[in-house]
Order: sequence, then C-alpha cells, then structure tokens
Amino acid sequence: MKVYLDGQLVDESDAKVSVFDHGLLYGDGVFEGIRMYHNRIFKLREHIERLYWSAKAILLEIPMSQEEMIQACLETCRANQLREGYIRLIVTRGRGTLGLDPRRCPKPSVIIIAATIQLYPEKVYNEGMTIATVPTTRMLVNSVNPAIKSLNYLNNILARIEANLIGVEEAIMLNSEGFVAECTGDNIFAVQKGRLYTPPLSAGALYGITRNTVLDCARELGIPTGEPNLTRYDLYTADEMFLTGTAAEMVPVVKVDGRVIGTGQPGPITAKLLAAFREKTRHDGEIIFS
Ligand code: PXG
Repeated sequence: MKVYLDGQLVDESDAKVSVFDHGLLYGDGVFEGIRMYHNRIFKLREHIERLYWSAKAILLEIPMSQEEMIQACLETCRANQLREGYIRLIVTRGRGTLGLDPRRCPKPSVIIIAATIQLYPEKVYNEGMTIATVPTTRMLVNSVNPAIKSLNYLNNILARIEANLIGVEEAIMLNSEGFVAECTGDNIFAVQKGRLYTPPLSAGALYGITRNTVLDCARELGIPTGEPNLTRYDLYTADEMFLTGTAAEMVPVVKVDGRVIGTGQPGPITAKLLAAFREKTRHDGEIIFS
C-alpha cells in the first residue's frame, strides 16, 4: 500500500511519524473519513471543506490549498488502484517538544491513507440495530466543540466502551442539558408521523456529511424535516429511527434502552431515504480514474 505523507507517496512501511508529533502526544490535530463508491470519492469537496474548518477552529494552518488536498486524495486512490473503499485523511500539529505549546510545532503533517472498509454486517441493515443511551455526556460546545473533527476522540471512545459493556452496538450521547446529541461515530435521526427529525448542531453534534446528504434526500422526496432539540422521550415514541455516518451510511435502529422503536422493524421512510442516498453515491463526487 502507498500512503501519502507530507507531499510524497511512500510505501506503507516507510509511512512513519515522530513520537514527538503532537497528534500522538496530545491528540492535537484533525481528520476526515471519506468513502469511495463506483470510481468516485463521495462528497470529497464537502469533506475537505470540513477538514479546513476543523483546522481553522484549532488554529492549525494546513500547508496546502484545498484544491491541492483534493488532488492528493485522488492521487492516493490511483496509486493504490482503488475505486471503492475508505480514505482516512489526517492533519497533525506536527513534530514538536514534550511541552504542549503548539508554537513548538513548526510544520503540520498531512497523511492520507486509502484502503478498503469494514462495514457492519448486512443483518444490521435488514433487521436494525439495538442501541442505548450511556452515562458519558457529549463535550460542551464551549470545551472542545463536537463540530471539530479532532484527533481527540476519548469522549466518544468512553461512550463506546459503555455501549460495549452493556452489550449494544452503539451509544446515544446526550448533552449536558439532557438533549440528544449524536452517537459515537454517527448522527441520529427519528421519524414521527411522516416527519424527519435530527438534533441541531448546537446540541453537540458533528456537522455530518451523511446527515446533510440524507436531509437533501428528504427534501427531494418531499419529506418534511426539522432540527429541534430532541429528548429520550422523542426517541422512545418515534415511528422509525436510524443513524448516519460515512462508514455506516444509514443504519436502522429498532431498539433503544430496551424499548422497541415503532414496529421493531426498519421502517418505510428509512428504506426510501436509503435508496435515495445510495443513488446519490453513484453520481456525486470526484472521479478517480477517467
Ligand atoms: N458524529 C461523529 C462523532 C463522527 O465521528 C459522524 C457523526 C458522521 O459524520 P459523516 O460526515 O461521516 O456523515 C462522525 C463520522 C470510524 C469512522 O472509523 C467514523 C466516522 C466517519 C468515518 C469512519 O468509525 N465518523
């Protein structure tokens, strides 16, 4: 495998970062997870834009333009002969000292890994997922804003550990006020009486690109949408529920905190939106091999 590292495509075995990199020492950096479908990098421009926003929010200056980053992603896919799969794009603060002051890191590091992806088993898409709310709350927007896709994922990892401990596949994270924020690596949606709801970004959610795409699909299908604050009550009384994320796409949810959602089967609006989403993956994105 060839990995893009600071302007060069190098062999996987040569793709190394310093133990003094602040990405490793402090989780000081940002990242993106991007999918390739049918010879295209899906929503590449949106992912790159979000990466640069995340970087800007932590005053990390990426040493190349957005257009150069787009080309670097395409080149990395081409070098690995990939038309389907997953890209992990990482920008770290770079090599510094053992002190946490980022001024000690003169040069950020850019890493692009293009690989295949491990998906949820097909059963989850057909039968739906069981999830639960967990004790760890989402970080405050005034601490590390969850809108920043940073290399510090301990908040999410703690919640995922709590999900593992109670034997469910994902965790719903509430914010400090008790409103639903998101899951550990996915945004959350509920359907009630034909309307589609998802928490507002101000509740402590990532500005999810799949979330946005699904909202676009809903508008195109004439399904009314809303972004109100949601409580657990709103989830428990929903007719349908699903999660969205680059890796998961759209996963139906049929049980929350031991309570059956709707009929206990993936719902019709979820199915309609999933079909519309999959159609978009065929036509949307930068072409890898012309
Ligand atoms: N919330 C959080 C906290 C995320 O990390 C999403 C929502 C969904 O956003 P997108 O833009 O992907 O629709 C994410 C994204 C992984 C993995 O390896 C996780 C994500 C993306 C890709 C891979 O678990 N999380």
